[in-house]
Amino acid sequence: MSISSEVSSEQTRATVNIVRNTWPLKKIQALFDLPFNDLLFKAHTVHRENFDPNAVQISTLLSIKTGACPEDCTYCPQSVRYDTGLEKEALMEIRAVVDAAKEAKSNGASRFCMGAAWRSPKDRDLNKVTKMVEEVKALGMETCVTLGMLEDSQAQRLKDAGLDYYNHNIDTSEDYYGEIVTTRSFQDRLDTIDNVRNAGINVCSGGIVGMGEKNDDRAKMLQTLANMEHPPESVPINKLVQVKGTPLDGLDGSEDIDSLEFIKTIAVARIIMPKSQVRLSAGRSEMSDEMQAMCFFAGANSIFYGDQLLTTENPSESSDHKLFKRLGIHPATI
Ligand code: SAM
Ligand code: DTB
Ligand code: SF4
Repeated sequence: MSISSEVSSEQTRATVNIVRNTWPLKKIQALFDLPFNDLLFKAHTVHRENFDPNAVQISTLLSIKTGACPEDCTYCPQSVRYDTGLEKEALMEIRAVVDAAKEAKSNGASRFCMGAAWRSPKDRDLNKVTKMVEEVKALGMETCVTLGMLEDSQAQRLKDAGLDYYNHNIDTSEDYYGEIVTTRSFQDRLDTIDNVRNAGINVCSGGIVGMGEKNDDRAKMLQTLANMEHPPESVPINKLVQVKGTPLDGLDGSEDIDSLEFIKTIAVARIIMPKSQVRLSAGRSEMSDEMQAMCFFAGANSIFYGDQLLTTENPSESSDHKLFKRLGIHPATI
């Protein structure tokens, strides 16, 4: 190796070290401890420096394989272990998926997200999903899938099909995780995220709040995301949708997350991941317009649009249309 190339690789390493985020927990906790107005002002300033503050990215979700999942995620209506009355459905036909994507596009969605209730996909499932990705992409939309745990070769197959984003959430802090899921570890989730990143696919990863976690768990969850070698391009913040029959149904008020705490979580995510899209994800059906407006001010700039998430309710298209109009928000373009 020549001296000049040694120097440049040192420089590269040094640059990487400087650029890489290493948010200490104390600094994240200090953000949560700021007076509400100071935190929101800071978050909104960061938001304006990085994004059009009046543009919100619109994604539409479709459940391409529903229910009968072997995993035990205690929040999830699709686990076979809980009696939630959900009708299971096999993997959809490609044509029906493409038709749904066309409709989503005509309603203004720029990204189409396809979700499957799998622990991990089988290679034969991927044959079909890669075709779905190719065809949805050909419509001029961004594509996203969430299929469970992925091996690196599977991530590569999805990349080759042209996949733009893979969603895989860390769900909560590493400390609290064991209370929520036992059938896959926190490290399994990080490994899948690494496989997605190494294949060159954009990472969509966030979590769920309102599952009885403490304030510090939310700070730690955000710390894990922000301190990744490359933070996720998209960070969904879900508010738990309590579904009858799941173990997390019926948490009492003291375990639910306070509205202002939720807005603060969005604000802190915006500050420590300034370049990421922060998605105001599940739970919007139970939020007022004013609450959502505060979340957008705090830095949320992406939503799921369409009256259904995967299996649960989302605000209707017409109510979101009205909300955008009232707030002077326009859909972000790709
Ligand atoms: N089966 C795949 C997996 O878990 O990786 C993909 C689909 S799974 C339903 C996608 C994500 O939806 C979960 O990781 C979880 O964060 C979120 N989710 C599921 N049920 C939810 C609920 N009741 N409320 C809020 N978010 C939920
Ligand atoms: C994410 O973070 N939230 C979406 C998406 N990624 C796949 C899913 C929310 C699911 C809410 C429960 C349901 O509708 O089944
Ligand atoms: Fe299965 Fe995903 Fe639901 Fe967990 S979150 S039970 S892996 S569908």
